[in-house]
Amino acid sequence: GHRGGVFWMTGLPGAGKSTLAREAENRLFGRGIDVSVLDGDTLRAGLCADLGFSDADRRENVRRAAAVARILAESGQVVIVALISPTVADREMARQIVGEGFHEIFIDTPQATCEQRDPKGLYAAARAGKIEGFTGVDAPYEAPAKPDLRVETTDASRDETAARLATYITDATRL
Ligand code: GGZ
Repeated sequence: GHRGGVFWMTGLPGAGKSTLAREAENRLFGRGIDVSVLDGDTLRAGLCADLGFSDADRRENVRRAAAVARILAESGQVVIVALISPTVADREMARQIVGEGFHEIFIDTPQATCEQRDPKGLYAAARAGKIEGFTGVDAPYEAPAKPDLRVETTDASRDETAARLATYITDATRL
C-alpha cells in the first residue's frame, strides 16, 4: 500500500511539467499506485474555465487545484499537480491548503530552452505581442529557492527524468 500525497510541479511554460506528470503517472500506475494528474490545461478547460491569467485568476486557479488535490490525497491518492503557479506566495498558499504530504517540485528548465521548444508557439505569439501577460515574457516567474525536489530537464533524457520523479514519489508515499 501507499499513502496519499501531493506532488506540486511548478515551472515556466514549456518546461515539461505536463509531459513529465503524464510519464510519471504511467510509471506509478504500473506499480499499482492510485495516481491522478491535475494539469493547468485540463483544469482550465473545466473546473477553472472562468479564469484567465491575471494575478488574481492565477491565484484562484492555484487555490482550486490545491483544494481538489487535498481531497484526493486525503482519500489516499497520489496527486501530481502541473501548474505554472508562478509566485512563491501562491505556492505557499497551496502548501497551507494541502497540509501534510505536500511536495514542491521545481521543473527547472532554462527559459531559453523553453522558448526553443515552444511546443504550442505561445512564446513566439507573446514575443510578437499577440498574447499579453505571458509567463516569462511579460509576466513574472519566481523560481522556488528551496524546492523539495529540483528536476533539471536539459542534461537527462525524458525517460531518466520521469523515472527519477516516479522513484521520488514512490519513496515519499511508501507506507
Ligand atoms: C502563461 C498561458 C498564458 C499566459 C495561455 N501565461 O503550455 P500551455 O500554454 O498549454 O500551458 C500553459 C497554461 C498555463 O496554465 P496554468 O494554469 O498552469 O497557469 S497558472 O499556474 O499561472 O495559473 C500555457 C497557457 O496556459 N497559457 N496564456 N498568459 N500561460
